[in-house]
Parts: sequence; structure tokens; C-alpha cells
Amino acid sequence: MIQPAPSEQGPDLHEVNSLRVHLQRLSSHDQDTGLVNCEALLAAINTEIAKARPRPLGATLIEIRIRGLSRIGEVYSRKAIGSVIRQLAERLELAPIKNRIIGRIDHKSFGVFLYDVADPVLALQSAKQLAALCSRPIPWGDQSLVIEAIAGVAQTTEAGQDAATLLHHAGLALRASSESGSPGYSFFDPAEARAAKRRNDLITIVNQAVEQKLFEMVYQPFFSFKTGKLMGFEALMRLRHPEFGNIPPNEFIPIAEETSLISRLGAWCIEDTCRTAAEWPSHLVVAVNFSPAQFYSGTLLAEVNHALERTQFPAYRLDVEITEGTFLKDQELVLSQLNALRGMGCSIALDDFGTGYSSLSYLWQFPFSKLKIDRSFVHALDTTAKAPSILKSIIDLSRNLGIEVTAEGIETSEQMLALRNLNCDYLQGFLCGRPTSKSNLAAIILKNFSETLGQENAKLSKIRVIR
Ligand code: G
Ligand code: G
Ligand code: MN
Repeated sequence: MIQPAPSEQGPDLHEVNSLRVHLQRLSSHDQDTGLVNCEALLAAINTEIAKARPRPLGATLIEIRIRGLSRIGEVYSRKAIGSVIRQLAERLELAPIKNRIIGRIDHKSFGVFLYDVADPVLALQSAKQLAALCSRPIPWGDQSLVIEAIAGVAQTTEAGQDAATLLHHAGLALRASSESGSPGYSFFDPAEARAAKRRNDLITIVNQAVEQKLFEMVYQPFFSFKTGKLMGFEALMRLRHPEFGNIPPNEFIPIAEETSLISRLGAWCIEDTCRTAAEWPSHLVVAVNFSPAQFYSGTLLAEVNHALERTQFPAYRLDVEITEGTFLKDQELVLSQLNALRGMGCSIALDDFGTGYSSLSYLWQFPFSKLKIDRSFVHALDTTAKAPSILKSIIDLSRNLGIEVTAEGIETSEQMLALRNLNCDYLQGFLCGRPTSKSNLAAIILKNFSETLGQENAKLSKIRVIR
């Protein structure tokens, strides 16, 4: 007998049903592990939240993120990663935890939803347990693969909360878990969400501000202890945003560094500063802060050259301020550029001295012209009896190496007198001048000039009296 072709016979109902089940499973499950996928996990959580309404559901979501997978991929293979993920899923499924749904959130994260864990202590305990369980070495052939699992915990505390928010919060908690010193599991902290929002806002603002040139340079004077004369100004960047107000450099510089905007910002800063300083009397210098990131951009020397040329500002009046952090990544690369800057005629100052690593090796590996003692040492004069000895040691060390010393952050006359007695060369700080915009500089320069002239005249008249 000739069998009719399946198409003529019509589809078998049983086959259709099993195909439907198979497709449903495909759309709601992760193929690697057989766990529910992220979407299905969220849907299940939303169902539980809805069931509990109008009361909030007392439940916990733990996101477990696996670190070290790409390293395993680099050394072994993708297959090894697949095996790790499968074995971890098995471990989670076998974990002695009741009333839970386990899902695969993404390629390196699992989600464990605990229906009835409302107690934060219990939630954190479970997170610790699960992270430890996943952090145990994983067999792969005759090898043992080492990975690390960290956990972020969030709880459904508000009636209106939905699964996506819960997952978002667990993800934010992971940020804290990944920081060094963290035990590897932590709770969602609303401050994390605010910090993430602020960071995102700042990235947008800094981007816009670079485009629209919203940055402004202000200038803080520094003086010679010996003569009382104005020596020059340090240029400091400010960002006044029409909507967000004043944003301090401690906030926007790191953002610019992380997003590679620092190079454009730095280039603008150097040129704008040189253009301003070119109008000052020629005995005054200007100091510019260089970010470590600028030394790794590959364009720094060209930018400085370009700025000096375009503004006709002489390099010998430009002080380049760097911090010890600049040397952390690639000393050779930094030293070669510092030497080139010196070759052009710039002076190099080591800023914030004492706060970084204060490795003395920097002091003999590179001929700094100036060392700037961080203001925390100056302020320590008010609180600790050891401060003068430490300050004296730093000043003596610099003097013996032929490096001049500036004390930063001088706010009181007591601090000023102490540093003068310790033989410091230059002073900078609120006591003798706050950072001010360029339109106010002419007044400061003139005032200092007439005071100096007054002192000289007084000396002359004394000499006449003696005669
Ligand atoms: O000026 P203020 O105290 O707000 O500066 C805070 C920090 O930001 C200081 O460490 C200072 O060196 C740094 N800073 C200020 N202006 C600049 C700048 O133009 N470039 C770089 N790289 N850092 C700056
Ligand atoms: O890191 P750097 O030395 O570049 O930092 C310079 C910053 O220090 C300036 O932007 C300025 O706002 C701040 N500053 C300058 N003088 C004083 C001071 O006397 N007291 C305090 N608290 N900060 C100061
Ligand atoms: Mn500085």
C-alpha cells in the first residue's frame, strides 16, 4: 500500500503539540543550561508580585555574576566556558534552598529568586552561600578551572516595585560586590542608584561642555617667601553648568579621563591658559595641571607645541604640574615626554606631594624644578606636633636635590610663618589669594607691583638715612 505524503495527510496533532511545547520552551529557556531565561524569570517574578497585591511581596532576588570567564576562554576554549556555565547551573539547582526560581540572566550572570525571604539577614546569608558555592573550582578534563562568583542582593520592599527594577537594583549591588575589599556579596544601596545616575548625567554634561566650551580657567596666585613678590598663577579649571550649577574638577576630571574627553579638554586648557598668560608681565609664570591620561593619549607634546606657537607664549614661563599617579602605568613613556617638555623649556613640578605613593625614586629619576607639598601637610600644622618635622624633612630633601618647594593650601598666618621658618620657597593658598577669573588678575598684579615698589622705596630711604 502506498502511504500518502505527510502533507496530503495533514499535520499530526500530537506532533504539532509537541512542537508548540518545544517552541515555548525555546522561547522561555536558556539552551546552554536548561534554566529559564531572563525574560521568563522576570515574568515569573512579576506574577508573584501581582499575586501579593495590594501588599508588597517579601521576596529577594540574588544576581550571581561569574568573573574570569573571558580568561578561561582565552586560555582554553569556548567549550570550557560552556562547561563552566552548565556546571554552575547544576550546582545552583542542587543548592539546598527552598522556594526559589533559578534563571540565566545573561552570559555571565544567574538570577536566584527567593519567593519568601523577606529578612535581609537571611537574604544576605543566602547570597554568601550561593557565591561561595559557585566560586569553588570547576573540573574540566584533568584540569581544575578557577573562577570567582560575586552576588548582588535586592528585595521587593514596595508594593509598586516590578521585576525589572528589582533586577536593576541587584545589578547595581554587584558594583559594590566587585570592589576590592568587598566580601563579594552586598545589598542594593539606593545611594548606588543615585551615584550611577549622577555619573551618567556627568558624562552627558562633560560631553556637552567640551562641545560648547562651557569650561573656564581661574587663576590662583603664588608668591615668593623671600621677597613677598608675586611669582605667577596656577590655572584651575571650572565648570559652571546652567542647569547643574558648579561642578568641581574632582568630579568632572575623572569623568573626562574615563571617556577620553580629557585630551580635548586638556588641549583647550593649555591653549586658553597660555593665551591669558601671554598678556601678563613677562616675569610671571603660569602653572597648568596635566592629567595622567594626557600622557597616554599620544598627542600631548603636539598639543603643547601648538598652543605655545599659536599664543606666542614662551615655554620657559609654563610650569607643568603632574602628580605621582602619572608614573603608575608606564614610567618610560611619561619620562620621555617630561624630558621633551623640559627640552622645549617648560618647568616640571611634582604636585600634591605626599598624598600619593611618594616613592622617592621619582625624585632622582626625573629633574623636577619644583615640588608642591600637599595642603594636608600644611593643615596638619594645626593638629599634630609631628607636622613641622615632616615638613622640614621634605623641604631639606628637596633643597639637597636642588628642587624648589611650594607649600599649598596656606590659610592662616600661623601656617605661613611656620613654613617661612622652615625655609620654604613659595606659598600658595587662600590666605594670599583664592582662585579668581582672569578679569580680576590685572588688579592683583598691579597691587603686588605697587607693594613691591613701596618696599623697595622704603629700603632705599633707609639707606639714605644711614648715609
Ligand atoms: O581647583 P580645585 O581645588 O577645585 O581642584 C581640585 C583638583 O582638580 C585638584 O587636584 C586640581 O589639581 C585638579 N584640577 C583643577 N584644574 C585642573 C585642570 O585644568 N586639569 C587637571 N588635570 N586637573 C585640574
Ligand atoms: O591638586 P592641586 O594642588 O592642583 O589643587 C589645587 C586646588 O587646591 C585649587 O583648585 C584650590 O581650589 C585648592 N586650594 C588652593 N588653596 C587652598 C587653600 O588655602 N585651602 C584649601 N582648602 N584649598 C585650597
Ligand atoms: Mn596643582
